[in-house]
Amino acid sequence: MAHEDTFIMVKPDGVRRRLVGEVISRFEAKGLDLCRLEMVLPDSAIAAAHYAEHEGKPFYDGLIDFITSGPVVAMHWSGESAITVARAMMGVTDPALARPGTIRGDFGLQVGENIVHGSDSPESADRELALWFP
Ligand code: D4T
Repeated sequence: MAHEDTFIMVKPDGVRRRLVGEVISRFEAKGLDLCRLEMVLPDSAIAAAHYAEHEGKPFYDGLIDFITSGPVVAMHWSGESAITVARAMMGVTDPALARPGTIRGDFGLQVGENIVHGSDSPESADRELALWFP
C-alpha cells in the first residue's frame, strides 16, 4: 500500500446534474484528501490531449464533443492507494454495468455520460495532473 496522487474529474453531465457535491462527499467520507480543484470549460486541445489514447476509435468524436459540452470540475486527490480506491468507488466504465454503491452504478445509465473520470495508473495520474493543473 502506498500513498498515491490521482486526477479525478466530474464530467459535464455530472456538473449539469448537480452531482459535484455528491462526488466530493463520497471521496471525502472515504478518507481521501482533496488537494486542488478547479472548474473549467475544456477546449478541444485539452480534450484531445486528455483522451489521446482513444483517437481513432468509433466513439472518439462523440467523446470530445461531450467533454467540451460544458464545465467540468478538475480535481487532485491523494491518499493511501488513491488511484485504485477512486476507481473502485467510481465503478466500471459503463454505468449500466457498474455495481450499485459505486458513483456510476448509482447515478448513470449510458457509457457516453458516465459522470466521473479517474486516472487508471500512476503514469496516467502524473500526465493528467500536469495537463489539467499546469
Ligand atoms: P474515463 O477515462 O473517462 O475515466 O473512463 P474509463 O477509464 O473508465 O474508460 P475508458 O478510458 O475506456 O473510456 C473513456 C471514455 O470514453 C467513453 N466511452 C468509452 C464511450 O463513450 N464509448 C465506449 O464504447 C467506451 C469504451 C466513456 C469513457
